[in-house]
Amino acid sequence: MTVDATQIAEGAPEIAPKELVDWVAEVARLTKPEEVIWCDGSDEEWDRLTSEMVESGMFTRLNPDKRPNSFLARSLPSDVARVESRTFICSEKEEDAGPTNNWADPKEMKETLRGVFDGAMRGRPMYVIPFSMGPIGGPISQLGIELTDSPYVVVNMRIMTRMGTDALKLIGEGQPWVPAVHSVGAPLEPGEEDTTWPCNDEKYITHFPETNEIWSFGSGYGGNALLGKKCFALRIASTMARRDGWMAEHMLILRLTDKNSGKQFHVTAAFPSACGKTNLAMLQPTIEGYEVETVGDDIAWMRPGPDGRLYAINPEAGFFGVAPGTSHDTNPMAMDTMQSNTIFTNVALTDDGDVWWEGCDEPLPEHLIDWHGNDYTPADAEEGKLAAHPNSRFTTPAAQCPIICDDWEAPQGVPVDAILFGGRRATNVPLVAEQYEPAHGVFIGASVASEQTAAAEGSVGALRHDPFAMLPFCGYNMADYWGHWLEMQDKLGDKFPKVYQVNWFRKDEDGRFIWPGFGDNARVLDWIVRRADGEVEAIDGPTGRYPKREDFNLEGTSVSEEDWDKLFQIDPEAWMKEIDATEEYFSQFGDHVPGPVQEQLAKMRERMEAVKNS
Ligand code: SAT
Ligand code: MN
Repeated sequence: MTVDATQIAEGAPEIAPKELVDWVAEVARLTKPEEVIWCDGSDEEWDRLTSEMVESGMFTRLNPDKRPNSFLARSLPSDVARVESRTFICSEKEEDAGPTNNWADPKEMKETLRGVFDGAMRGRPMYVIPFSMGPIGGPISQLGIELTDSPYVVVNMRIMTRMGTDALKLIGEGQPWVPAVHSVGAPLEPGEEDTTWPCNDEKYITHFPETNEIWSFGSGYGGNALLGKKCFALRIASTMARRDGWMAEHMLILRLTDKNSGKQFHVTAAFPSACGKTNLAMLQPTIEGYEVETVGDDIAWMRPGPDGRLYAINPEAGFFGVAPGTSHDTNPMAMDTMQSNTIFTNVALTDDGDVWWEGCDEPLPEHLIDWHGNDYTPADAEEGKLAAHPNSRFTTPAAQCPIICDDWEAPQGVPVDAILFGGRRATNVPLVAEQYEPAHGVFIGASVASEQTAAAEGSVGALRHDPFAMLPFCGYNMADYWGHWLEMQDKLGDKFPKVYQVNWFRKDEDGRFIWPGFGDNARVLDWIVRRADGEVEAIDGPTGRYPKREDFNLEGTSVSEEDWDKLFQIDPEAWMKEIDATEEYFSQFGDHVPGPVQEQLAKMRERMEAVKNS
């Protein structure tokens, strides 16, 4: 039995506008769900859905004494990360998607989608999820509706977005919204028993930038399925932002307060997925005099404010963080955030109903259930098997973070003082370098390369170019995006924040991390703040301006003079290769590469030649 249009209209909340109800009916006609459920974002709804999922086996309820109102889900090995190879930008012109995106003709893709979505929700309910990215009604916020056949998506969206009736009200008042359709692609025949992680081997994560539509098929995991996140807040939003003069960025947002003067400083920072953005956003400074508070850990939407400065909001309401490696040592604030009301995916389960992962606080217990749902003992660890998947995640409410800014939901956002770009680089890239000029800042972002992590399919550790940490998330031609940055810089003039390149991950010849990282990264922020205040000078180097050692607070670290030199060591031979690789990388964009970015490449080459010849 599938639901018909009359039933859908009758079941719709009164505030749902006709245009929305018609669209829901149209998608239902195609996907043929058993019923349509309008989500209101209430506690009752959460309780009902999570209980149903416990019942169906999709969720394990964690021990309420240890982890109240929290659940564990296990996906399938074929569905553990974003699938970049199946992610498409369907712009009218191929050139507008650019060489780094998979492009598909919008008409052809719509045809394909009509095929795969036909009957895709059979035997399942279709949930209608109204949501706001950004505080409800805020000037930078945007609305969306996700239709999905996955209750897992509903409860995750409830944490990650402002989901429910308030968002629907604004849609009812006529505000624009982004339509997003998601199916796990696993219809159920009458009487057929469901699995605990329905999905399809065939996957399509598709975006239609000219019409702001999102269609996602076949995966239930993370950014493939929680369509407010990467699909909307980055890919579609980046195209909206270009059209309307703002910026959608893969960046955390933090506030650094000088406790003596009370002066606040806001930093945004772009790193590829699973490179420690959540850790930096919740950093616990190891030096006196500063306090860090969190605004966001993954995405920043930035707009010029009335005073001509750049203001940032976090469009999300939760953190979808990488679990392995997170502990009270590395990120105590994240650990406290996920103490309750949290969904864990693909971590291990302890015998007392709590969670465990590699690098957490607790030593490996004698027995666990691993992320496949199998028994796991220290013998498995010895064989090199992992109990938690490297891309296992926690979905947790941002409001629960002990150091979330009081005004993290301020609709107008926070003024940005500095922008950081980083990646995982065992070699070459110094601890910190400041831009010479605005176009150099764009060049720094454009030339980011990073060792690949488990957040996407592919070979972990391989170095790949990831401009602005946006490679998988830019909804249009990457080189045009650099052009948009230059335009925003021009528009804001000297009010546009300065750009810094950072690298916490440099290793010495023995493979040891030279920089301690984590809380000690506050030392880098301290130097940046003092640069902004004009307190300290910098040394002109080939990749940017570096700190003088005597200006940099190293007190209480084990970083020796030799280590410091290694952190800033420039091997001109290796760099010449890197510059050649960057030039080659840029060349694929042809004449889309803005002139000022090409010029910066030439300037960098000159500076490096000078080092080589000195
Ligand atoms: O799965 S997500 O795309 O949401 C996480 C990430 O890759 O940053
Ligand atoms: Mn991310």
